[in-house]
Amino acid sequence: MTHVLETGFEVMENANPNGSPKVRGYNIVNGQLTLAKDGGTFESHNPAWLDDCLGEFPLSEKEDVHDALSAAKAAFPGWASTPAPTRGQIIGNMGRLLMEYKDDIVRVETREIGKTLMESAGSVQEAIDTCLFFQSEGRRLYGQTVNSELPDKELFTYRRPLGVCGIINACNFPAAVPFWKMIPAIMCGNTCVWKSPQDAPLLSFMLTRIMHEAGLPDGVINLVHGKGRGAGQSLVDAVDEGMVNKISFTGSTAVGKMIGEICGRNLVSCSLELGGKNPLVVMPSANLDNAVEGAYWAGFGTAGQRCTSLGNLIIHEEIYDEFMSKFMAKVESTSVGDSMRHDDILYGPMLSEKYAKDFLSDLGMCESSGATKLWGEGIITNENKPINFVGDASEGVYMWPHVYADVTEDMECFHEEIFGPAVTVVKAKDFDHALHLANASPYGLSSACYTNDRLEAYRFKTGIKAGMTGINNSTTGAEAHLPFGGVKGSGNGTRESGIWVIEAYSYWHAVNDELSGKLQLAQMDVDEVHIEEADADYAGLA
Ligand code: UN1
Repeated sequence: MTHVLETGFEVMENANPNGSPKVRGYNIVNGQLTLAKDGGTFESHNPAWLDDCLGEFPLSEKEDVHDALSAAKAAFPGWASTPAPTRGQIIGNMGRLLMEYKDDIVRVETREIGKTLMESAGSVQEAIDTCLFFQSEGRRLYGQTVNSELPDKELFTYRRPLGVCGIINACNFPAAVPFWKMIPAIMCGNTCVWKSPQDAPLLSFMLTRIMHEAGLPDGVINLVHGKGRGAGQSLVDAVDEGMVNKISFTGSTAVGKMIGEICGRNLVSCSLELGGKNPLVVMPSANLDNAVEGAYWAGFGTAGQRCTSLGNLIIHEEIYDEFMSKFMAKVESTSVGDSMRHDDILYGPMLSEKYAKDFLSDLGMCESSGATKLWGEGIITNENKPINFVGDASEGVYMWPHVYADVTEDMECFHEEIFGPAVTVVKAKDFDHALHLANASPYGLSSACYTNDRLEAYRFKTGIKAGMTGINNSTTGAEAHLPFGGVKGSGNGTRESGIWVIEAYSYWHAVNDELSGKLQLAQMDVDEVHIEEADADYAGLA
C-alpha cells in the first residue's frame, strides 16, 4: 500500500454544502481495498453539522466478515513467526507516522464524532503512546527459565499468540481504544479482524492505511465496516463457527454479556470493557475548588461520553450547599459548540444521532425515577440554548448539560449508566455512607474521592470495588501504561494497556527439555532430603 496522504483519498463528486470532501471508504482485506460483496453502503455524518457527510463505506455482511477472517487466518503463521523485535519495529513506525499525521487525524476525529480538537488530540496521543510502549516490548515479551526438580533437565515458559482476534470498539475513543487492543494483539503475533465503529469508519480507515504504510504485512489487520448488528454480529457468530480465537470488545454491558456467553460456550477468551456508573465522593476536608473542577470535567468533558465519565456525584452533607453552588455556577456557564469552528468549547455534539436518541431516553429515566432536575433542557435548539452555546444549534445534535439532585439508592437513575452530559447527585451522611453509596451501583469501572484526610483516602482506596480509583482527581484520564478495566458489571476482569494487557493476547506455553537421555519421573524420581534425627528434647524446654 502506498503513502496514505500522498495518494490522498478517493474524493466523491457530490461534494458537501460546506465544501469539505466526501470520500469513498473501503474495507481493507489482505491489504486490498474492497467493497461489500452485495454492494451495500452507509454514510458517516458529522454530528456537529449533519449535512456534512464524510464518506460512503461498505455495509459489510457475513460473507465480507468471513473473507476478512480467512485473510487473518492465512496471515497468522507468517506473522507469528516474524521475530518479535521486527513486529515491534513496525509498531514503532506506526507511532511515528501517527505523530507525523497527528493534526490531520485529529481533525478527522473531530469532524466524524464531534469531540473537541483538544480531546481528539488526547485520544490520538493515547494511540501514539501505546505504539511507543509496545515498540520496545518487542525486545522483551519475556518468558522464563524455571529450575527443574530433576537433574539434567531444563524448564521454560514462552508466550504464544492466540490466533485470529476479532476487535470491536465504540466510537468515542476511535483511535486510542482500537490501538489498546490491536497493538498488543499484533505485538504478541496474533492477526486481527477489526469491525470499525459505525460512527467512525473514516477514522478507522485512515488508521488502518497508516498501519500498512508503517510496514504491516497484508492480512495482519483486516478492516471491515458495518452498521447495526450486521458485521459486528457476524464477527461474534464466527466464534461459534470456530473461526475466531479471541474477541476484544468495548461497549455496553448487555452486548458484552452476549459476547461472553458465546465465547464461554466455545472456550474462546474474550476481553470485555463495558459500562460504568462511576462515583466521585467529595468529603469536607477536600479542597472544594479542586473537587468542583474534577467533578465538572469528569461529568461534562467529552459531553459525558466516556465509559469513565462521572455518574453519581456523592457529596458529604456538611459541604453540600457550598459545593453545589460552585458546581452549578460552572454547569450553567458551560460552553457548547463545534470546536472546528469555535474556540474555548468544553464539549461538542453527541457522537452521532443514535447517541443523542439514547441519551434523551436516559433523561426520561431520570425524570421517571423522581430525581430533582436542577439544570438541563434536553436537546439544544436555537430557541432554547444555554447562554454559552455558540453556533447554529439546528446543524447538529447538541445537548444541554444536566444535573439531577436528590438521587437516592432506590432510584433507577442511581444504578443505570447515562452516556451523555448528565450527572446524578447523591447526598451522604458521613464517610461510611459515602463509601457504601460509591459501591452500591452494579458497575465497578472508575471511581474517585476528594479528601485531605489520609485515613479516609486509604479507606476509600481499600474499600471501593472498582478497577480504577482517583484520589483527589477526576474519574477519567487513564494513562496508556496503567491497567485499564473494571469489575462487577464493567467487565470480565481482563485489562487493557501496559504490561498487563499481554496476558489477554497470549497464552503461556510450558516446555521441558530432558537432557539426561533417560525417562525421569517428576515427583517420583526426585531425591528426598530427610530431616535430621532430633538431638534435642524440645518438649522438656517448654
Ligand atoms: C473509554 O471511554 O472507553 O481514561 C475509554 C479515560 C480515557 C479512556 C476512556 N483515557 O477516560
